[in-house]
Amino acid sequence: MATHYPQQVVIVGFGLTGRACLDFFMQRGVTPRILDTRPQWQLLEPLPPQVAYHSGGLRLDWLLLAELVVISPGVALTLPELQQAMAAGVPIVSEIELFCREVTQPIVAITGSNGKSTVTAWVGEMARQAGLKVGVGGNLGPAAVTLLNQACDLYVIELSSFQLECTTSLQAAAATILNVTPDHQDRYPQGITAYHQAKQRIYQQAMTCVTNSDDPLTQPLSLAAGARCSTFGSTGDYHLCCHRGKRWLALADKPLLPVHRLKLQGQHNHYNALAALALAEAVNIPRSAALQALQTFTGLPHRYQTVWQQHGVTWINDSKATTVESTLAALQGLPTHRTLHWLLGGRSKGADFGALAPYCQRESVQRYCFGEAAAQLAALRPIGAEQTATLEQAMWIIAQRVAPGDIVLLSPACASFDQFSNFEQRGQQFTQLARRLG
Ligand code: UMA
Ligand code: ADP
Repeated sequence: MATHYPQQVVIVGFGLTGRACLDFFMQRGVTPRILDTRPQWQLLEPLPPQVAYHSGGLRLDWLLLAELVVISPGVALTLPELQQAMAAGVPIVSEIELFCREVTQPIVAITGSNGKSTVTAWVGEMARQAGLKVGVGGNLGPAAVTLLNQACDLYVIELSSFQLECTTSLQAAAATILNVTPDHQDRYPQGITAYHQAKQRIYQQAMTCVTNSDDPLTQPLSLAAGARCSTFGSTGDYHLCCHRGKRWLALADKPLLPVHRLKLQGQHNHYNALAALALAEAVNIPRSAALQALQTFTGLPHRYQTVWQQHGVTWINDSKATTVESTLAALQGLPTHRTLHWLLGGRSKGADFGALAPYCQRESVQRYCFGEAAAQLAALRPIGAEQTATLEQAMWIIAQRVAPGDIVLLSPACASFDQFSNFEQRGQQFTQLARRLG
């Protein structure tokens, strides 16, 4: 059913989300105005001439005149102009809210601190194996509203806490919070509560809530009428069991698949597989298709990906590890008898790096700390730590030191934005240098 949109629309932030929203409104006969706080605004492509834009700050007059404001996830709702607009009764929504108001097919919605993209892509693969037309996107990209341009049987959408903050109409057929650990504390300076509450919004009108039996913060605080829960984790409905001397993915007392058949290894990926299976079954994807996809999915780039092996040295790109927990997941999976050259650093998201300290004590671990957080990370244990300004400088040092049998790991536990446009660019630089220097 076509939704009616007001004519006075303002889009705040003109990145991937803003661009997708501009197209969304233009296709519906609405010409929005665009605001961006970035002072030097270089458009990658010209805007249609009728679209007014302003950069270098937020124009309160535009916001107060608006009948609808759509904000990009990177824009904090706490900006004073947005607060004033809200106080004046101007509705402020996310791009995900636009998507939810128009979508007619079932949605699988996925959030969490770690593993969102992997589980989203994995469920998408299961749906494809089942022969469904599936739209996969959201925080993972592409922006969800662009998926409305294609006819789909099912949507699998990754949602960040930022996107959930301004979303009220989501009615997921199946929704999950995979795990909750402190993240984005720069955006949630009051602590984990606001971040947790934002994530909880995913369950508001969900028909099946898939929760992690090992993480109480993933339990729904309230359930919609008629909703059911299903669990994954060490004691969940979907869990790991021992069968014929091997580890298996299991449902209740039924072993389903030995974990050695998964292409993605590491215990965190076994739990991701269980979550993906629980979500797929909640939307009636046949188990045979889901199990097939579990065995063929090779993972997403920049997530613990071996990108180069030469002269006995393995180079692993885990650029997407921007949280302490994701870096711990990488470290836990590595053999302790091989020398590890570990690249870490970038822009801190306000996390406590203390949990990484035990790994800094190991004699076989050499750390190379770069970027804004270099000094803070090196201070975890000054011995065995090099500090450099950039990733590239660190990799030149490593190139002179590596020996056969060594592992070089980029698992930075920090965001990339101090020196790169995004984690992909950081991962690409690591990969290129690994090939050149290794
Ligand atoms: N901007 C302002 N004022 C601000 C902040 C940003 O004007 O205070 C402007 C910037 O100048 C820029 C634009 O907003 O022009 C960028 O918007 P954005 O930061 O919301 O980013 P998008 O390009 O729209 O991408 C967003 C997600 N980015 C963020 O949430 C930061 C992308 O997730 C997502 O793929 C995309 O929407 C499509 O849904 C990336 C991400 O880093 C991968 N997500 C975070 C994460 O995974 O940890 C949440
Ligand atoms: P997200 O979209 O939540 O950032 P990704 O699937 O992109 O998650 O993975 C990001 C990083 O987290 C990668 O380094 C990956 O190896 C790691 N990771 C994936 N799943 C988990 C998990 N369940 N627990 C901890 N770390 C994980």
